[in-house]
This record gives sequence, C-alpha cells and structure tokens, in this order.
Amino acid sequence: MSNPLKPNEPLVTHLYTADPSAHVFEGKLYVYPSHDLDHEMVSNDNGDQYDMEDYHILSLNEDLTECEDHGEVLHVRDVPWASKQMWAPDAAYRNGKYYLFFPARDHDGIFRLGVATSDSPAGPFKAEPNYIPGSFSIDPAVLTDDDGKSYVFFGGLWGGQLEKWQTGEFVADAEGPDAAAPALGPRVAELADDMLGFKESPREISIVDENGKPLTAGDEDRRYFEGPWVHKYNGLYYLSYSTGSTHRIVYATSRDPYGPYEYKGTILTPVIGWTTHHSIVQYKDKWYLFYHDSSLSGGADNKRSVKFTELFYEEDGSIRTIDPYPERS
Ligand code: FUB
Repeated sequence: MSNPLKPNEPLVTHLYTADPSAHVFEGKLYVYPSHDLDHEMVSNDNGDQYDMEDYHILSLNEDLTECEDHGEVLHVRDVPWASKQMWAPDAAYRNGKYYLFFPARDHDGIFRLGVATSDSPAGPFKAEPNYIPGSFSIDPAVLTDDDGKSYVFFGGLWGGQLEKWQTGEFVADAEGPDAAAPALGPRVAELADDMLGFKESPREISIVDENGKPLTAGDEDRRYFEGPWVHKYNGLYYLSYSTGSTHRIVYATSRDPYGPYEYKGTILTPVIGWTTHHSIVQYKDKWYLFYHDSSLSGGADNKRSVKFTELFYEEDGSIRTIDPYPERS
C-alpha cells in the first residue's frame, strides 16, 4: 500500500504505527515501528493500553514521497518466550543478516529483549527461541559504531519496569529513586559478534548537567524516561530520549558510547498523545527525525501514527528544537 507523503503527516493511515526506528539499508530508508491495534483499552501507568501483537515494516521511496507497508513480519504467536506487548523495536545489519530487536513480556509478565533474524531488511523475521540472556526492560536501540562494534541501548520507567532492576534482580514492588537522588539511566551493552546476545553485563549510563552533576529523578523536564536512540554526528555520540511525564524528546552528548552524557536540550516539543518516541537518521545529505503522535486517532494514547520531518544542526553541533505543529505557530 502506498500514500503520497508530506512532512509532519502520518506515513500510513491504514494502520496505527508508533515508536519508529529508521535506518538506511541497501540505499533505502526503512522504518521499524510498533503496530498499535485499533482496540479500546483503559490507559494506566503500567502501559496495559499498549497491547501490541506484531510488527510491520515500512519503507520510503527515493524522494521520500511514498511509503510501502511490507506487511506483518513477526507475530507474538511465533515468539516462543513471549506472552504479549510487542513494544518499540529496532533493526540492525551485520555480516549479510538483518536483526530485529524487540521487547515483550515473557510468560512471567517480565519485559525482556528478543531478537529475530532475516536475510532481507523487509523481513519476514524469525525469532530466536529464547530472549537475550541477561536482558530486561524495553526499547532496544542499536548503534553500530565506525569500528564495527554494535551496542544496544535500552530501558524504560513505569510500564517498562526499569525501576524494578536497581539491584540487578527483578524486584516486583521496587520504586524509583527519591526526587533528589540521581535519576535512573538507560542501559548499554556491547552485542556479541553474532548479534544474538550481550558481550558484557549491561552498564548504566549517567546523564549529567553542564557542571557534571547527575540529573536527578525529580528533574522530570530533563531526566531519562524511555526510548533511547544513539547516533553519531562529527564524531560525537548523541543520546536522545523521551522525558516521559513531561513529554519531550531531549538529548545529551558524549565522546564515549558508555557516557557520561552531558544534557544539551530539547529536540521535539510535546506531541498529541502521552508518549513520544523517535529516531534520527541521515539519508543522502539530510538528517531526519522520525516520531509519532496521536493526531490521526483524535488523541487516543494507544493509537499513534509515525511521521517524519527534517532535523537541523547548528554550527556548534547543537540540534535545533522542532515544533511538531509548525502550522499552529
Ligand atoms: O509503544 C509502547 C511504548 O510506548 C514504547 O515502548 C515506549 O517507548 C512508548 O512509546
């Protein structure tokens, strides 16, 4: 199916899509989104309303004016370890194979990260029988660095269960740190050469202010919530993420993929709908932000649509803040 595309408009309207991870594979721009189902759910802080079951892959034509839906490429029924909630995925390429990384609840209701493989960037993907050993929480995002090493960044608060892993074990009733304490950071681990596991125990990333002080858990305008994405620009690592309860996409930079990352500012101001989730990709000589909002569904938190817009760097490497509704200003 294809639609004429305009920036800041849904890529597709025949499905609800969210959490876009955009990559250029084989010269083409692919988008790996979540697939929101068109059903009525009660919204709560546990994220029960995000009851997704499968993934579709989208790709854009050369001048980014048409979008193709490659159909269902993986369903939860074909993932032996998973029970429900196929949340934000990402994709990567290595040694002639494509890898789809995705979170889902296991049969004990605990979020884990899984991986599925394909010979084509458009799928279909076949899931590994077990989740990645040592994995937890949600929102995997993979960066393959210039030296060929691949890292997965992940983690999300509240429904994403990151608070429950502060001791290294799952503690069902654990709560987040006090407001004045350092906020929880996303996790990062180098991936094994076969991309099917971690090469090391995940490490927590520290996000600090301009004085090197860790952002606190009470600093909801800036602290990490979910949806990490790491890209490189002029040799610098840019970690961007959602602030959750304050609904922004913000970013921090570092000279080291493991951090610490220094907070820099806002990339995307709040969109319609509770969640905000994005990716950043270079295609030809331009940079793009892929994001979602709930405008097509009239504001339903669990019925979102993927959109894109151009992203600009200032001369000093900072990212210009994007208003998702420029026509309103
Ligand atoms: O789509 C389900 C969850 O909502 C994602 O995993 C989060 O990043 C948020 O967008």
